[in-house]
Amino acid sequence: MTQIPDAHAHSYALARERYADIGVDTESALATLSSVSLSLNCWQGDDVTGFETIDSTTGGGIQATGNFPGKARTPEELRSDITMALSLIPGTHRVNLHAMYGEFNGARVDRDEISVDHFRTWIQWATEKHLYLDFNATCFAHPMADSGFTLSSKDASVRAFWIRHVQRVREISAEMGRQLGSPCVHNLWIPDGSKDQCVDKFGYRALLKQSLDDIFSTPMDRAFMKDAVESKLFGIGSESFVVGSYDFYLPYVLTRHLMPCLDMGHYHPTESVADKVSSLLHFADELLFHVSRGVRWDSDHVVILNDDLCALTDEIVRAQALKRVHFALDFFDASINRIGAWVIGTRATQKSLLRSLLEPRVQLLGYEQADNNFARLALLEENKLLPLGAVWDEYCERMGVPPGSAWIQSALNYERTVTSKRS
Ligand code: RNT
Ligand code: ZN
Repeated sequence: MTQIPDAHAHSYALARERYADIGVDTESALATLSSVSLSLNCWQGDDVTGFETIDSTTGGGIQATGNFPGKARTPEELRSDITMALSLIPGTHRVNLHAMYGEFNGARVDRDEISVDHFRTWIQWATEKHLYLDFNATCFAHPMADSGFTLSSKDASVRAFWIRHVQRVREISAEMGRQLGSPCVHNLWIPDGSKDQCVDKFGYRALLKQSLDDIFSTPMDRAFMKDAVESKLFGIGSESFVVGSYDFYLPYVLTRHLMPCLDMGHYHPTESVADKVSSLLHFADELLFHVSRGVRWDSDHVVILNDDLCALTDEIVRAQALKRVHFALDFFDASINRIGAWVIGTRATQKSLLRSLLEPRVQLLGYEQADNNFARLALLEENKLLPLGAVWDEYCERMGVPPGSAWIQSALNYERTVTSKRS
């Protein structure tokens, strides 16, 4: 049943009172939520394909599964799909591009030759839509990555090629940030590793360290771009050894003043990314999160409002660190409506943030201070059933996007009239 606007307003008024009773101001939570921009991963729209004309035998362990019809085949289609998704997501956001999404007009431009010219249309589009851009080096799905090693390759010419690529990408990032007026977050993830036991882990890591030092020795203006590096535990084809592990990158970023990128799918299944927040924040200025959902492995399922996500946003909000973190979505599901996938994952992340912002922090801290652990646990439990949905709907209404499930039909209409028509 569609709720009439009056009913929404009434539900929100009641919810506001319920939260006020436990010392929570819903208005201030909504104001804070509207200041948080999420970086929408362009690669959900085309199953991480990109627009290059480069043949490669491996995808670097990145595997989108499914063959739902209608994926974006051109930059224009991808941009209109992202625009559609954003029309169903409240707030002002960013779009996260990969180097493989440049526009080359059929020309073969290799990764070490790309320049800001190939991203001019993206920048123009972002300017028109009042969006900001983030960027990623693409060190996979390329013949020079087929050996399974890039920046840590034992072949000096392979390393040099990828160093040139990342340098180009950093320059493009800075230009994006300069033109759009918001620092572009550049994230570097490499697939390097081996399927079976590796005997020279030390040597590969020495090479990676040297390559990274070569790259980051060129200082960039942090007003225009910020560098992050993303660690990983294992991948398809790199089950036994990943060169850029968490233990490798954490000391690296702390000694070089870079940002660590923590992908929620890149740890042991029982290891909590949320639990790292309150430690890392004491040593790193800013953190980048890849908001993802692993099902049994690093499967990059569409993000949903689950315990892992709630714990992550709780820890960030409790540490009052929203201004020091960046949220980039990182999932790709090719088996369902791709616009729907974007909207589900992005709205889930926002709902989780709202839920954390509505936590009765003062009261909980009071109980904790008084060693009243029973009352702390009880309030955390009761908090779970407070009328979060009414506050969320109010947020959507104010931001001019469909509240509740009303957006599902819009996504289906777009599928019927646009994406299902693509061959
Ligand atoms: C791969 C990393 C990486 C990619 C994107 C496409 O395991 O998570 O972030 O998903 O760069
Ligand atoms: Zn990631």
